Amino acid sequence: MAEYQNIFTRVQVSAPHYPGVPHNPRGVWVRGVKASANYWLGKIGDAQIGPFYLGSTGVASILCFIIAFEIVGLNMLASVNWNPLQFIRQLFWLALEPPAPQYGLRLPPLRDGGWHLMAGFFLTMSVLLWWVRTYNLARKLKMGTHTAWAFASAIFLFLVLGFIRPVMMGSWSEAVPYGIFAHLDWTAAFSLRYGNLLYNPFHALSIVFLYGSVLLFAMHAGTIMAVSRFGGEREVEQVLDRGTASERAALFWRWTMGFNATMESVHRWAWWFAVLCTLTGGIGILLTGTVVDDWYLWAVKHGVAPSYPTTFEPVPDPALTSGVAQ
Ligand code: 07D
Repeated sequence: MAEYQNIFTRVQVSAPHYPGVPHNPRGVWVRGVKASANYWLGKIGDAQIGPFYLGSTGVASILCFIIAFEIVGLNMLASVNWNPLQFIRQLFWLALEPPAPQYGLRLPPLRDGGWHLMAGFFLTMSVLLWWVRTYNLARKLKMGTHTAWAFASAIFLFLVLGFIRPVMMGSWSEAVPYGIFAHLDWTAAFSLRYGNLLYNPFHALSIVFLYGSVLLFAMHAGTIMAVSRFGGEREVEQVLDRGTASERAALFWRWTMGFNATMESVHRWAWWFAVLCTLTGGIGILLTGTVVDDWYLWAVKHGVAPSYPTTFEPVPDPALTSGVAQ
Protein backbone atom coordinates (compact mmCIF):
# COMPACT_ATOMS: atom_id res chain seq x y z
CA MET A 1 0.00 0.00 0.00
CA ALA A 2 1.36 3.41 -0.89
CA GLU A 3 -0.18 5.09 2.16
CA TYR A 4 2.19 7.29 4.18
CA GLN A 5 3.10 5.55 7.43
CA ASN A 6 5.17 6.39 10.46
CA ILE A 7 4.99 5.35 14.11
CA PHE A 8 2.04 7.67 14.73
CA THR A 9 -0.06 6.15 11.99
CA ARG A 10 0.41 2.47 12.63
CA VAL A 11 -1.84 -0.03 10.98
CA GLN A 12 -3.26 -2.47 13.49
CA VAL A 13 -3.07 -5.83 11.84
CA SER A 14 -5.77 -8.23 12.95
CA ALA A 15 -4.30 -11.69 12.82
CA PRO A 16 -4.36 -14.94 14.83
CA HIS A 17 -2.67 -14.34 18.18
CA TYR A 18 0.99 -15.17 18.37
CA PRO A 19 1.85 -17.26 21.45
CA GLY A 20 5.54 -16.33 21.29
CA VAL A 21 8.73 -18.24 20.62
CA PRO A 22 8.77 -21.89 21.70
CA HIS A 23 10.68 -22.74 24.87
CA ASN A 24 11.38 -25.61 27.19
CA PRO A 25 8.77 -25.54 29.97
CA ARG A 26 9.88 -26.67 33.41
CA GLY A 27 7.81 -27.40 36.51
CA VAL A 28 4.03 -27.42 36.80
CA TRP A 29 3.41 -24.06 35.19
CA VAL A 30 2.65 -23.69 31.51
CA ARG A 31 2.23 -20.30 29.99
CA GLY A 32 -1.32 -19.21 29.38
CA VAL A 33 -2.45 -19.46 25.78
CA LYS A 34 -5.32 -16.99 25.88
CA ALA A 35 -4.75 -13.67 24.25
CA SER A 36 -6.96 -10.80 23.16
CA ALA A 37 -6.48 -7.54 21.33
CA ASN A 38 -7.25 -4.00 22.40
CA TYR A 39 -7.44 -1.19 19.89
CA TRP A 40 -6.46 1.53 22.38
CA LEU A 41 -3.51 -0.41 23.74
CA GLY A 42 -2.50 -0.80 20.11
CA LYS A 43 -2.28 2.99 19.95
CA ILE A 44 0.41 3.13 22.63
CA GLY A 45 2.06 -0.25 22.17
CA ASP A 46 1.23 -3.70 20.93
CA ALA A 47 -2.48 -4.43 20.63
CA GLN A 48 -2.13 -8.04 21.73
CA ILE A 49 -2.73 -8.67 25.45
CA GLY A 50 -1.33 -11.93 26.79
CA PRO A 51 -0.53 -14.73 27.03
CA PHE A 52 0.61 -14.13 30.63
CA TYR A 53 3.23 -16.28 32.26
CA LEU A 54 2.74 -16.03 35.99
CA GLY A 55 4.65 -19.00 37.45
CA SER A 56 5.31 -19.79 41.12
CA THR A 57 7.42 -16.72 41.83
CA GLY A 58 4.84 -14.47 40.18
CA VAL A 59 2.00 -15.88 42.27
CA ALA A 60 4.09 -15.79 45.47
CA SER A 61 5.20 -12.23 44.75
CA ILE A 62 1.65 -11.01 44.18
CA LEU A 63 0.48 -12.76 47.37
CA CYS A 64 3.28 -11.15 49.40
CA PHE A 65 2.46 -7.75 47.91
CA ILE A 66 -1.24 -8.14 48.78
CA ILE A 67 -0.33 -9.09 52.39
CA ALA A 68 1.99 -6.05 52.72
CA PHE A 69 -0.59 -3.76 51.15
CA GLU A 70 -3.32 -5.11 53.45
CA ILE A 71 -1.18 -4.70 56.57
CA VAL A 72 -0.48 -1.08 55.69
CA GLY A 73 -4.09 -0.34 54.67
CA LEU A 74 -5.72 -2.02 57.66
CA ASN A 75 -3.36 -0.28 60.10
CA MET A 76 -4.26 3.03 58.50
CA LEU A 77 -7.94 2.17 58.73
CA ALA A 78 -7.52 1.21 62.40
CA SER A 79 -5.86 4.58 63.05
CA VAL A 80 -9.09 6.35 62.04
CA ASN A 81 -11.27 4.02 64.17
CA TRP A 82 -12.25 1.94 61.13
CA ASN A 83 -14.16 4.86 59.68
CA PRO A 84 -14.06 4.47 55.86
CA LEU A 85 -14.97 8.09 55.25
CA GLN A 86 -12.14 9.39 57.41
CA PHE A 87 -9.86 6.83 55.80
CA ILE A 88 -10.47 8.42 52.41
CA ARG A 89 -10.41 12.00 53.72
CA GLN A 90 -7.17 11.57 55.62
CA LEU A 91 -5.53 9.00 53.36
CA PHE A 92 -2.58 11.18 52.38
CA TRP A 93 -1.79 11.88 56.04
CA LEU A 94 -2.19 8.32 57.36
CA ALA A 95 0.88 6.20 58.03
CA LEU A 96 2.27 2.97 59.39
CA GLU A 97 5.34 4.11 61.33
CA PRO A 98 8.45 2.04 62.12
CA PRO A 99 9.21 1.04 65.75
CA ALA A 100 10.41 3.68 68.21
CA PRO A 101 14.21 3.98 68.72
CA GLN A 102 14.20 2.29 72.15
CA TYR A 103 13.48 -1.07 70.50
CA GLY A 104 16.75 -0.97 68.53
CA LEU A 105 16.81 -4.04 66.30
CA ARG A 106 14.55 -6.06 68.61
CA LEU A 107 11.04 -7.18 67.68
CA PRO A 108 8.53 -4.72 69.09
CA PRO A 109 4.85 -5.48 69.88
CA LEU A 110 2.67 -5.40 66.76
CA ARG A 111 0.99 -2.10 67.62
CA ASP A 112 4.37 -0.45 68.38
CA GLY A 113 5.97 -0.98 65.00
CA GLY A 114 5.70 -4.76 64.71
CA TRP A 115 3.18 -4.36 61.91
CA HIS A 116 5.64 -2.06 60.13
CA LEU A 117 8.33 -4.75 60.26
CA MET A 118 5.89 -7.36 59.03
CA ALA A 119 4.72 -5.18 56.13
CA GLY A 120 8.39 -4.51 55.30
CA PHE A 121 9.14 -8.22 55.32
CA PHE A 122 6.33 -9.06 52.90
CA LEU A 123 7.01 -6.07 50.62
CA THR A 124 10.68 -7.08 50.45
CA MET A 125 9.76 -10.69 49.71
CA SER A 126 7.39 -9.50 47.00
CA VAL A 127 10.06 -7.33 45.34
CA LEU A 128 12.73 -10.07 45.55
CA LEU A 129 10.39 -12.73 44.14
CA TRP A 130 9.47 -10.39 41.30
CA TRP A 131 13.19 -10.00 40.62
CA VAL A 132 13.59 -13.81 40.40
CA ARG A 133 10.64 -13.85 37.98
CA THR A 134 12.18 -11.21 35.70
CA TYR A 135 15.47 -13.14 35.74
CA ASN A 136 13.86 -16.52 35.02
CA LEU A 137 11.58 -15.25 32.26
CA ALA A 138 14.55 -13.65 30.49
CA ARG A 139 16.49 -16.92 30.74
CA LYS A 140 13.51 -18.89 29.42
CA LEU A 141 13.49 -16.65 26.34
CA LYS A 142 17.28 -17.07 26.01
CA MET A 143 17.67 -13.33 26.50
CA GLY A 144 20.32 -11.48 28.47
CA THR A 145 19.39 -10.60 32.05
CA HIS A 146 19.99 -6.87 31.74
CA THR A 147 16.51 -5.92 32.91
CA ALA A 148 16.87 -8.00 36.05
CA TRP A 149 20.21 -6.38 36.90
CA ALA A 150 18.87 -2.88 36.34
CA PHE A 151 15.95 -3.78 38.61
CA ALA A 152 18.51 -5.10 41.13
CA SER A 153 20.05 -1.64 41.30
CA ALA A 154 16.69 -0.14 42.27
CA ILE A 155 16.17 -2.95 44.79
CA PHE A 156 19.57 -2.12 46.26
CA LEU A 157 18.39 1.43 47.07
CA PHE A 158 15.08 0.07 48.39
CA LEU A 159 16.95 -2.37 50.69
CA VAL A 160 19.42 0.30 51.82
CA LEU A 161 16.56 2.60 52.85
CA GLY A 162 14.46 0.02 54.65
CA PHE A 163 16.85 -2.69 55.77
CA ILE A 164 20.64 -2.34 55.35
CA ARG A 165 21.02 1.18 56.78
CA PRO A 166 18.65 0.57 59.73
CA VAL A 167 20.71 -2.55 60.58
CA MET A 168 23.96 -0.57 60.31
CA MET A 169 22.48 2.16 62.53
CA GLY A 170 21.30 -0.48 64.99
CA SER A 171 17.64 0.53 64.95
CA TRP A 172 14.53 -0.26 62.93
CA SER A 173 13.35 3.27 63.76
CA GLU A 174 15.65 4.45 60.94
CA ALA A 175 13.42 2.78 58.32
CA VAL A 176 11.07 4.76 56.09
CA PRO A 177 7.41 4.89 57.21
CA TYR A 178 4.60 3.65 54.92
CA GLY A 179 2.37 6.54 54.02
CA ILE A 180 2.13 9.21 51.37
CA PHE A 181 3.01 12.40 53.24
CA ALA A 182 4.76 10.34 55.94
CA HIS A 183 7.46 9.14 53.56
CA LEU A 184 7.85 12.61 52.07
CA ASP A 185 8.21 14.09 55.59
CA TRP A 186 10.72 11.36 56.40
CA THR A 187 12.75 12.33 53.33
CA ALA A 188 12.80 16.02 54.27
CA ALA A 189 13.58 15.23 57.92
CA PHE A 190 16.40 12.88 56.89
CA SER A 191 17.98 15.62 54.80
CA LEU A 192 17.69 18.18 57.62
CA ARG A 193 18.96 15.77 60.29
CA TYR A 194 22.14 15.09 58.31
CA GLY A 195 22.95 18.66 57.36
CA ASN A 196 21.25 18.95 53.92
CA LEU A 197 21.47 16.02 51.55
CA LEU A 198 22.23 18.33 48.62
CA TYR A 199 25.81 18.48 49.96
CA ASN A 200 26.06 14.65 49.81
CA PRO A 201 28.13 14.03 46.65
CA PHE A 202 26.41 10.70 46.04
CA HIS A 203 23.00 12.38 46.16
CA ALA A 204 24.41 14.83 43.61
CA LEU A 205 25.65 11.96 41.43
CA SER A 206 22.30 10.25 41.71
CA ILE A 207 20.62 13.45 40.49
CA VAL A 208 23.11 13.64 37.61
CA PHE A 209 22.05 10.18 36.49
CA LEU A 210 18.36 10.87 37.15
CA TYR A 211 18.31 14.06 35.09
CA GLY A 212 20.84 12.53 32.70
CA SER A 213 18.51 9.58 32.09
CA VAL A 214 15.72 12.00 31.29
CA LEU A 215 17.94 13.92 28.89
CA LEU A 216 19.21 10.76 27.17
CA PHE A 217 15.70 9.38 26.92
CA ALA A 218 14.50 12.58 25.29
CA MET A 219 17.47 12.65 22.92
CA HIS A 220 17.07 9.03 21.90
CA ALA A 221 13.28 9.06 21.61
CA GLY A 222 13.38 12.38 19.77
CA THR A 223 16.00 11.14 17.34
CA ILE A 224 14.19 7.91 16.52
CA MET A 225 10.83 9.60 16.08
CA ALA A 226 12.45 12.25 13.92
CA VAL A 227 13.70 9.60 11.49
CA SER A 228 10.64 7.33 11.73
CA ARG A 229 9.54 8.67 8.33
CA PHE A 230 12.64 6.86 6.99
CA GLY A 231 11.89 3.70 8.99
CA GLY A 232 14.26 4.63 11.81
CA GLU A 233 12.32 2.78 14.53
CA ARG A 234 13.13 -0.56 12.82
CA GLU A 235 16.43 -0.60 14.65
CA VAL A 236 17.69 -4.04 13.68
CA GLU A 237 17.32 -3.44 9.98
CA GLN A 238 19.01 -0.09 10.48
CA VAL A 239 22.03 -1.70 12.11
CA LEU A 240 22.38 -4.45 9.52
CA ASP A 241 21.53 -2.41 6.50
CA ARG A 242 22.26 1.21 7.16
CA GLY A 243 19.89 3.41 5.30
CA THR A 244 18.78 6.98 5.29
CA ALA A 245 17.26 6.95 8.79
CA SER A 246 20.26 5.76 10.76
CA GLU A 247 22.65 7.80 8.64
CA ARG A 248 20.67 10.99 9.18
CA ALA A 249 20.20 10.37 12.91
CA ALA A 250 23.93 9.83 13.37
CA LEU A 251 24.81 12.79 11.17
CA PHE A 252 22.39 15.03 13.07
CA TRP A 253 24.27 14.42 16.31
CA ARG A 254 27.69 14.75 14.67
CA TRP A 255 26.57 18.08 13.25
CA THR A 256 25.16 19.06 16.64
CA MET A 257 27.95 17.96 18.99
CA GLY A 258 30.59 16.23 16.90
CA PHE A 259 29.81 12.76 18.31
CA ASN A 260 27.08 10.24 17.88
CA ALA A 261 26.01 7.14 19.76
CA THR A 262 25.27 4.05 17.72
CA MET A 263 22.02 2.13 17.55
CA GLU A 264 23.57 -0.25 20.09
CA SER A 265 25.59 2.07 22.31
CA VAL A 266 22.75 4.48 22.99
CA HIS A 267 20.99 1.68 24.86
CA ARG A 268 24.11 0.91 26.88
CA TRP A 269 24.31 4.61 27.83
CA ALA A 270 20.65 4.52 28.86
CA TRP A 271 21.06 1.32 30.89
CA TRP A 272 24.08 2.63 32.79
CA PHE A 273 22.53 6.01 33.51
CA ALA A 274 19.42 4.36 34.95
CA VAL A 275 21.41 1.81 36.95
CA LEU A 276 23.85 4.38 38.32
CA CYS A 277 21.02 6.61 39.56
CA THR A 278 19.92 4.14 42.22
CA LEU A 279 23.38 2.65 42.76
CA THR A 280 25.01 5.98 43.64
CA GLY A 281 21.86 6.91 45.57
CA GLY A 282 22.12 3.78 47.70
CA ILE A 283 25.79 4.49 48.45
CA GLY A 284 24.87 8.04 49.49
CA ILE A 285 22.19 6.84 51.90
CA LEU A 286 24.48 4.10 53.30
CA LEU A 287 27.11 6.71 54.17
CA THR A 288 24.62 9.01 55.89
CA GLY A 289 24.62 8.72 59.67
CA THR A 290 27.09 5.84 59.49
CA VAL A 291 30.20 7.58 58.11
CA VAL A 292 29.06 11.18 57.75
CA ASP A 293 26.90 12.96 60.32
CA ASP A 294 26.50 16.35 58.66
CA TRP A 295 26.89 16.77 54.90
CA TYR A 296 27.15 20.57 55.08
CA LEU A 297 30.05 20.41 57.53
CA TRP A 298 31.57 17.65 55.39
CA ALA A 299 31.36 19.95 52.36
CA VAL A 300 32.92 22.87 54.26
CA LYS A 301 35.72 20.62 55.51
CA HIS A 302 36.50 19.46 51.98
CA GLY A 303 36.34 22.93 50.45
CA VAL A 304 33.13 22.23 48.54
CA ALA A 305 30.99 24.76 50.41
CA PRO A 306 32.05 28.06 51.98
CA SER A 307 31.72 28.44 55.73
CA TYR A 308 29.54 31.32 56.79
CA PRO A 309 30.86 33.99 59.15
CA THR A 310 29.55 33.56 62.70
CA THR A 311 26.66 35.96 63.11
CA PHE A 312 24.93 34.26 66.01
CA GLU A 313 26.20 32.09 68.84
CA PRO A 314 26.59 28.49 67.63
CA VAL A 315 23.51 26.36 68.33
CA PRO A 316 24.30 22.89 69.69
CA ASP A 317 22.88 19.96 67.75
CA PRO A 318 19.82 18.94 69.82
CA ALA A 319 20.35 15.32 68.83
CA LEU A 320 23.68 15.37 70.68
CA THR A 321 22.40 17.06 73.85
CA SER A 322 19.14 15.23 74.49
CA GLY A 323 17.20 12.11 73.63
CA VAL A 324 18.48 8.67 72.82
CA ALA A 325 21.96 9.82 71.83
CA GLN A 326 22.54 10.50 75.54
C1 07D B 1 13.05 4.93 45.91
C2 07D B 1 14.03 2.76 45.28
C3 07D B 1 13.62 1.61 44.42
C4 07D B 1 12.24 1.21 44.56
C5 07D B 1 11.79 -0.05 44.42
C6 07D B 1 10.33 -0.27 44.46
C7 07D B 1 7.30 -0.91 45.51
C8 07D B 1 6.10 -0.09 45.53
C9 07D B 1 3.94 0.43 46.37
C10 07D B 1 2.72 -0.10 48.47
C11 07D B 1 13.50 6.04 43.12
C12 07D B 1 9.81 -0.94 45.74
C13 07D B 1 8.45 -0.43 46.00
C14 07D B 1 7.17 -2.20 44.83
C15 07D B 1 5.23 -0.22 46.73
C16 07D B 1 2.81 0.43 47.08
C17 07D B 1 1.60 1.00 46.45
C18 07D B 1 13.87 4.66 43.59
C19 07D B 1 13.66 4.16 44.82
C20 07D B 1 12.66 -1.24 44.17
N1 07D B 1 16.56 15.26 45.44
N2 07D B 1 16.65 12.57 48.41
C21 07D B 1 17.08 11.00 45.75
C22 07D B 1 16.54 15.01 44.10
C23 07D B 1 16.36 16.68 48.15
C24 07D B 1 16.44 12.70 49.79
C25 07D B 1 17.16 10.26 44.50
C26 07D B 1 16.39 16.23 43.39
C27 07D B 1 16.35 17.44 49.40
C28 07D B 1 16.52 11.40 50.40
C29 07D B 1 17.24 11.31 43.47
C30 07D B 1 16.31 17.26 44.35
C31 07D B 1 15.93 16.45 50.38
C32 07D B 1 16.77 10.52 49.35
C33 07D B 1 16.91 12.55 44.18
C34 07D B 1 16.42 16.62 45.64
C35 07D B 1 16.20 15.17 49.73
C36 07D B 1 16.82 11.27 48.17
C37 07D B 1 16.24 9.11 44.29
C38 07D B 1 16.15 18.71 44.16
C39 07D B 1 14.68 16.60 51.12
C40 07D B 1 16.96 9.16 48.99
C41 07D B 1 16.57 8.28 43.06
C42 07D B 1 16.15 19.31 42.83
C43 07D B 1 13.51 16.54 50.25
C44 07D B 1 17.23 9.05 47.50
C45 07D B 1 20.89 9.52 47.80
C46 07D B 1 15.54 7.25 42.67
C47 07D B 1 18.69 8.74 47.31
C48 07D B 1 17.03 10.48 47.02
C49 07D B 1 16.70 13.74 43.51
C50 07D B 1 16.42 17.26 46.87
C51 07D B 1 16.21 13.95 50.41
C52 07D B 1 18.36 11.38 42.55
C53 07D B 1 16.36 16.30 41.90
C54 07D B 1 17.48 18.28 49.65
C55 07D B 1 16.40 11.11 51.85
N3 07D B 1 16.89 12.36 45.52
N4 07D B 1 16.37 15.35 48.38
O1 07D B 1 15.69 6.60 41.67
O2 07D B 1 19.09 7.80 46.71
O3 07D B 1 14.46 7.00 43.47
O4 07D B 1 19.53 9.63 47.92
O5 07D B 1 16.03 19.44 45.10
O6 07D B 1 16.93 8.17 49.75
MG1 07D B 1 16.75 13.90 46.93
